[in-house]
Amino acid sequence: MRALIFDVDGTLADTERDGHRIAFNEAFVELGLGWDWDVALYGELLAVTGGRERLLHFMQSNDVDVPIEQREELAKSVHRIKTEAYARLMRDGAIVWRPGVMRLLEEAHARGVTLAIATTTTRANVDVLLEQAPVDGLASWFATIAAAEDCAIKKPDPGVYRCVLERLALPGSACIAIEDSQAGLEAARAAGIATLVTVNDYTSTQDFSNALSIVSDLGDRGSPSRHLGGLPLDGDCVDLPQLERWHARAMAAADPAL
Ligand code: XBP
Ligand code: MG
Repeated sequence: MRALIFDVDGTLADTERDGHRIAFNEAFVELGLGWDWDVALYGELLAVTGGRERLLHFMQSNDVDVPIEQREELAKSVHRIKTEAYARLMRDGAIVWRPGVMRLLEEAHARGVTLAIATTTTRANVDVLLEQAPVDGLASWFATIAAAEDCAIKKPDPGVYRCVLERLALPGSACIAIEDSQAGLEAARAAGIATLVTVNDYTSTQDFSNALSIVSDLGDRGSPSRHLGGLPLDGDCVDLPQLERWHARAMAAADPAL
């Protein structure tokens, strides 16, 4: 196992409900659109990956009062304002990192395991999140960060993972991906990467039967991870030796996706 590839939204931090959703709503107010995405509706809209794509889907499925030929342009404007609002929210400390994420990043960094990011979110959102991390210079720990701008087609398409593998010059079989959603899992698996899933409130009922293992979160001292499926968790936390053992099991199983 040479590299760990992290998803961002829902995996590094619970950014969707209290970050992206609020930012979309702020943009709707600023543009006087009269739209409001509550927690439940946003959960449904998350089936469409990519904020701009999500906006277009919302306009189409709700038959909003915007001429079809103006929708692309409006989605771009909303998305630009939303991205600025999201950065402000992050800087105001709206989001905390998920349990065990910093612990595992520190462990991998100390042991020289390559770290990378594969996300469908806008690059600016990744940068501002990493700036808010509890350690300085966290962005420099990642050998590569591939975001929305690096891949035209969003997850579940494997493009963003293939982009990361190409930049790392590694085969998928040398990596483990950490994801929170079915779309993310499908993307990583289609790129030949064994994948650990850490679920969250928006994704816990999705189909993760293709995952290496499924856990509530990575776990931390005093707040153990709960095992939900796939290969068993040996202790309270997902640490590097655990990932190495899972990876070895996946290799031994000669999984056709690897
Ligand atoms: C999650 C997404 C993104 C975010 C919003 O990406 O699908 O669209 O919800 O960000 P991932 P943008 O889980 O791969 O990190 O508005 O910038 O698209
Ligand atoms: Mg995600």
